[in-house]
Amino acid sequence: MSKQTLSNVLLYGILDMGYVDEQKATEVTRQLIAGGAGALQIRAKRWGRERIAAMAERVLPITRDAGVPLIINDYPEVAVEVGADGVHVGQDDGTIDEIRYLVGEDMLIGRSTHTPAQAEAALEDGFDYIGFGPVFPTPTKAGRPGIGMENIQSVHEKVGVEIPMFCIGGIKPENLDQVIAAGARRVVVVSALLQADDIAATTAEVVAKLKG
Ligand code: 3NM
Repeated sequence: MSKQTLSNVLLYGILDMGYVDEQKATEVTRQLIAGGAGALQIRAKRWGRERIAAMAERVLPITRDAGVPLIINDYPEVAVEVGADGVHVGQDDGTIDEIRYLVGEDMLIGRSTHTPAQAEAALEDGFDYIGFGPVFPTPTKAGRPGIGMENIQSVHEKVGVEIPMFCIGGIKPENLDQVIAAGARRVVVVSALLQADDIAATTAEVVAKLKG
């Protein structure tokens, strides 16, 4: 299998197991995809590797069928073990060379970035895409101040035109227009989708705004 691309992905969804009932994970996956999420990540900060791998094995048939890349947060070894499409890592999770060595050439590697300098470094290092945020403070990643919107356009011009750049953190349908006006082209939305009464409809609403 050759490396996938996120170049046509506007909305990247995360199956964050802090919000998703384990029994409903496949249904939530189907709803996010039905609404137009173009990539999906499994994020389970309190889970061990085996439990994450088991969840990935349940979700992969659905994402494969839909042609949606599945990305594993934090665990390159799990991504390899289950045959996922990518791995997402934070600033303290090793160098691109270390992670590329573990996952091979065909897997997407994404990096969380929180400053313009980190975003530029991620591009230079060779990451396949970045998250940039948190735009607003968010309980999903508690304890981090919001970085605001003033740097979105300049980081897009330097980094986002080269590799996909997903603005993340506290983004919801109600503030999305503001984030787009600040220069965001692609976003990650977590709690506002997972806590919506109608996940597919809310996802579709976000995608429609991003399409403009
Ligand atoms: N990473 P919500 S912010 C997982 O800034 C994550 O790197 C962030 O969730 C970063 O849409 C964040 O619920 C949480 O705010 C996003």
